[in-house]
Amino acid sequence: MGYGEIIDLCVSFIYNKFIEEPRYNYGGKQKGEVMKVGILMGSKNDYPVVKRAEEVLDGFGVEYETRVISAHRTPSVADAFAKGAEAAGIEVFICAAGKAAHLAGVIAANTPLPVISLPIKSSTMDGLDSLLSMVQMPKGIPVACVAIDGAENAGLLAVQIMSGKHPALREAMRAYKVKMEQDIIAEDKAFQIEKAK
Ligand code: C2R
Repeated sequence: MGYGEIIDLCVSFIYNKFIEEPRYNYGGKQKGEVMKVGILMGSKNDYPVVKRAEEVLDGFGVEYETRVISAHRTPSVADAFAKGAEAAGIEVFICAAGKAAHLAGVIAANTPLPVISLPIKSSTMDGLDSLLSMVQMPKGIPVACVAIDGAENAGLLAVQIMSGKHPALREAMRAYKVKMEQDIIAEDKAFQIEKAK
């Protein structure tokens, strides 16, 4: 390893260790552009996980409206929210729920917009119950599904879906992927040095 690479590694180590960097900051929003995700969660208790999807959207300059709405407990609100989503400027839904998670399916049944489901680990079954109830949708009503508690991927997938319409968002996603690759390469270099000690 050359002198230059060692300096690079030291700089990136100091930067990552001592300078607070937002986890995501990729821009993506053009002036005056409205890009909005509807985030629904079956219970406020799901929020610690859901918040991580919000952080991703913040990093891409995407707006969101986060609501506690349940297909089980507030069925008429869920129905009205899904039906009014297009008029409210929502382009994609993220629906988070634990246990027997019907929220995403019910929202998808009531809107032509794409729905991403986010299974939450909130039961004695470790989220497997929610995962299966989201993934095993009957034909005709698809919902995309990320991993159990995979909130970051729910946010990223929402950005990717919206990037079909917003070219600036597509470029921001490209920048995100380049940065991720660079970060892992730097991590590997640091790991190799550590291991060689
Ligand atoms: P509480 O903690 O409020 O009792 O909720 C929620 O998402 C939560 O993870 C327990 C779990 O029930 C879930 N829930 C659903 C739905 N509504 C609430 N799965 C739904 O409509 O699918």
